[in-house]
Amino acid sequence: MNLGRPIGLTQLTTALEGGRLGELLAVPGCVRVSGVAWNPRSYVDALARVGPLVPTRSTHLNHPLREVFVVDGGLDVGANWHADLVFCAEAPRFSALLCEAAPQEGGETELVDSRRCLEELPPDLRALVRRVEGVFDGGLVQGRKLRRRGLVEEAERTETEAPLHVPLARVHPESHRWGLRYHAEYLTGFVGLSPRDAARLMEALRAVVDRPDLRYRHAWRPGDLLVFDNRAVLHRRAPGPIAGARRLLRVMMY
Ligand SMILES: O=C(O)CCC(=O)C(=O)O
Ligand SMILES: [Fe+2]
Repeated sequence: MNLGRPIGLTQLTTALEGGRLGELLAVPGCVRVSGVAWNPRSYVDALARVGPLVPTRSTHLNHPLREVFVVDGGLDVGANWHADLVFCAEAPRFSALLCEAAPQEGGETELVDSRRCLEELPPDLRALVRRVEGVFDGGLVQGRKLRRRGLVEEAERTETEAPLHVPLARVHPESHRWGLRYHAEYLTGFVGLSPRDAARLMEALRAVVDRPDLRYRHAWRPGDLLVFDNRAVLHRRAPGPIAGARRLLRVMMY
């Protein structure tokens, strides 16, 4: 399988410097490099050559560099299949994870190629995915979280900002294959579908992105770097217990 293809650091830096990261990732969707000796500053500087970096939001100021978000596995961040920030009008094109500390057991990162997932859907649903808009509703998701924690009675919306309506799939510019804009939590519905069609589509998407035979599972070692195209692949932290410290530095690029 191409997903998670191992490459050397020189090959990656050559692509970054030549503005060809999209080309490098067009087929595999995600590449991995091992033994990377970058410090956070050199990491950020190398990836900033691709495009503007996404600053972390005020609630997530957990690293002195604003472009770095520390992922440890203790939060519910990344526990469900998703592409990063697809509930924002402009989602990043690329994401990267650099491992500072790896657990002895568990805490792998899993990836799936959403272009492949789409090809695996039955033809009628594939056609539907290509024309329907998804509803990404951050306010509703926050409301559901408060409801689960017993803080509100109803899973009502917590924010006044309108839900985002965006095409659920689009043609990936480098590979010319359709990719999914998907987030298992934040995709809350579809524009204009009957409840029955919406439920069927939601279930089919949930099932296809979770197919074990389509995924790449990365067991971390310090110095491992994953760089992926956020428009082509989905990812999550593998479910299950984690033994030992886990520290990944995430950087995202517009
Ligand atoms: O913890 C992981 O493996 C994934 C984290 C993630 O998806 C994120 O921080 O966006
Ligand atoms: Fe993520």
